[in-house]
Amino acid sequence: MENENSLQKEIELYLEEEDIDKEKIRNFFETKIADISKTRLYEFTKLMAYYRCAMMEVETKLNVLNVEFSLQHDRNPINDIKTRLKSFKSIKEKLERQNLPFNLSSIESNLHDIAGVRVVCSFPDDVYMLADALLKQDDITLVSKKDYIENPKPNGYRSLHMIITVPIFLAHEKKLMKVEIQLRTIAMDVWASLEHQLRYKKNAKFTKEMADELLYCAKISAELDEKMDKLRSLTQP
Ligand code: 0O2
Repeated sequence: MENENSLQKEIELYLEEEDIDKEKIRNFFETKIADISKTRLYEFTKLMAYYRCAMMEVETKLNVLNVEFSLQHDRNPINDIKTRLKSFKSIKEKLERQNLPFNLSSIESNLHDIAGVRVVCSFPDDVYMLADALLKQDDITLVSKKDYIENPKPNGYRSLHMIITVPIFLAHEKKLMKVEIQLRTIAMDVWASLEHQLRYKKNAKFTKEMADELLYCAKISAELDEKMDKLRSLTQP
């Protein structure tokens, strides 16, 4: 921004002069502006790469826990891990919605879900076991936690959300990056995926009846999780 303001001042000074070769000056400034854009794009891409690395760190940690648990208990607590990096468009829209500036430091300090890891677990107990095991690791710091399993959202949404920081080790520095982790069971994941599809379906109305039906489905899905957890405990030696 500072660069752009000083550039603007330079342009104004140049244009005040008489006998100027406007074409030459225009070319000069166009190149300068292109350089600024290139630098900004590079810095943005670099930040996104850091978030990608942080996601990879978290994914590896979860895979290690999965392997260790499966060796001890002869079953996998993790059914699936999905990672996603927030798109440029979503980042811009989210900052705009909150009237926040769109620059790198604003992205880093205001958005906590640039890097997202979704962990689909077999049973509800696995959600908490994995969350605890991850938070016990000495390089992980918990920033915030929302337990929508204990306290589901009014629409029925259930999941355990955590924002954590994890270090990434670069050639010359260590950076702490934020990652949003959503942990949920298979039943919770099915519900959330279908609810998202129905709610955001283009050219279709999301009615009160549909919301009520979905809430009912969330209740059934919670019952299913409870029953499955009971069955699992019966199979434990
Ligand atoms: P995407 O594309 O999945 O990232 P925040 O976004 O963190 O500033 P909030 O409301 O505090 O705002 O976040 P919260 O409650 O932790 O939920 C954020 C994410 O959880 C959402 O991300 C969804 O992925 C998921 N989520 C939350 N509520 C619902 C819900 O009712 N239904 C479904 N299907 N998913 C939900 P984004 O940014 O919406 O999208």
